[in-house]
Amino acid sequence: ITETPWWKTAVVYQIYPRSFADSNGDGIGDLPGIIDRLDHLAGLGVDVLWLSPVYPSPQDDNGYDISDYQDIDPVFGTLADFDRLLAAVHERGMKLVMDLVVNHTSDEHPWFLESRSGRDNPKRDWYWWRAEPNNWGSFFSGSAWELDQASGEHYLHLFSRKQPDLNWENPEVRQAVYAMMRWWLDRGVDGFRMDVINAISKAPGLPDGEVRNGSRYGDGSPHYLCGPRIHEFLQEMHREVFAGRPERILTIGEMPGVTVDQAKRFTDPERREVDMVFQFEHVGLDRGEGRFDVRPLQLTDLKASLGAWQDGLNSTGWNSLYWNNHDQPRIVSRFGDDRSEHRVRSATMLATVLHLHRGTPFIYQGEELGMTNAPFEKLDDFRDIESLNHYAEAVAAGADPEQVLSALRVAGRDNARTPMQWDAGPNAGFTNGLSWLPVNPDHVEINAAAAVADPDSVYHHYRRLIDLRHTEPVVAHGDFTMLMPDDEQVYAFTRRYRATELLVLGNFSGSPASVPVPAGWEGAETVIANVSGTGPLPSTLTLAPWEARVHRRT
Ligand code: ISL
Ligand code: CA
Repeated sequence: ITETPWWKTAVVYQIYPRSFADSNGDGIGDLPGIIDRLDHLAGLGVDVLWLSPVYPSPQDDNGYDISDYQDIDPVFGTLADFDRLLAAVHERGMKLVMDLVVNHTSDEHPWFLESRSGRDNPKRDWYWWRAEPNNWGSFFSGSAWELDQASGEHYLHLFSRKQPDLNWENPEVRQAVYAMMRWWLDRGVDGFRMDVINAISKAPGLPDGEVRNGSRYGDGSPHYLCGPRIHEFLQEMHREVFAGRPERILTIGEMPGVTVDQAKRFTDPERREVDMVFQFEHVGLDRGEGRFDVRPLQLTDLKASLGAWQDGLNSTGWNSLYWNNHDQPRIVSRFGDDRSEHRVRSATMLATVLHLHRGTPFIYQGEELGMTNAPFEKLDDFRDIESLNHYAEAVAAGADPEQVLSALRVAGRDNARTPMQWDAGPNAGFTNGLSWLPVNPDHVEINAAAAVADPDSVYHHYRRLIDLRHTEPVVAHGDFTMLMPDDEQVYAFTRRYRATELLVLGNFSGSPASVPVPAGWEGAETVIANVSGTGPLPSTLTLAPWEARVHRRT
């Protein structure tokens, strides 16, 4: 087990710029707003900032539909603002990673405007055009193909019709993407989070997908996720973009559907593909067919899944660790209990269990405050294209509108996109204008100002967890052994590195939970806990609701 590279002891913080801090009163977060708030992040102790897209975009999918890869959308600021942000981040000893969205562009990108202008246009083959579509459905409902009237052909879009898929079979496309990536690295950025990057290699012939339970469309994902040339493309990207660059450069692949075995190949350093991947197994355990089919979580399923990823990547490859991002509802409302008597305790338990796993933890903006899902009432409270399209399609297919709305409230991505809650004042200090998406009313209690002032807050618990990762080698480099795999209340595991061992215990329930204290652990000191005054490990232990504690022995 090697102690390098640096990102094994790093913590990444994801900023969703649109909802982070608005400096000019237009109700939309921007780059100057981020600069004004960097001390909050430096105070937390995070090492890397990952910025969701700030490039020019029609904002059909909130910036994941890019119309110019080498500029900044005026709503977020200018390239000069970006350079100021980058310098300010580096001054604080932090790194900045951009969001690379190259499975698709916006339909307003000049490349696509040329491609759609005629069948014989030199860029026609930069996208996927077919006379007849296959049966694939889009992630955002409906067909994955859109008819272009002018040319009479259909183009592929796995996401919205304003997000046409680039054709990575075309070497011109690949070289254009690599040149753009080098341009950003030459500007000084410290790497990329690569959006749905395992979709760039499609199966030859684009075969139909299986049609399931009455859907109008087939599931094409076996034919476009981790397709036949995916490793070839990522190794070519590494040669063309990252080889010879300083080792400070970080690459993270977002890979829906990726398995442990595939992730071992993607993150094996010898293969020179990516440093780590975002996988989706654990955030699918409380879902049936798709994001809005909400089921209860079984803790034993969660332990089996995360445990398998710990075992699979223990000696080769590396895990990223997350509960939250801009596509997931808030974890304290999902796997915890966001009612006021349990919110802080369950949020800090979830943080402790995740951050003590082997891998690089990612914190999504507001997670460090224990921010919760927001109270969406009616359909037009929602903004997210995925939610709005799903509602329209489900109701048109006969679903009960109230049932669909309740699924949007629980599972919709807008839950993660309500503005960052800075203080108890108007609009939580996010904007002095009209916010693009209403601030969660609970900002009066849940906000950064209150959290920083309260030593027992979620914020300070995250700060202590990050500090522990920076100072205690076993957290980053220790192996992982799951305990009590069949227990439906308690998440328990050990980490061991050289002479140091940690015992991590988390009560994933609102009821007390008895824990058999493993032999030889009695009296072990407490390293971190979410119940103040937690002492050495007693010989018999009952965890309070949502209690977490980490003990150490050497
Ligand atoms: O939200 C999902 C579908 O229900 C996720 O599967 C998500 O769409 C998928 O992981 C890819 O996400 C990324 O690409 C999308 C964008 O909408 C997401 O915000 C981004 O994280 C298209 O660019
Ligand atoms: Ca603004």
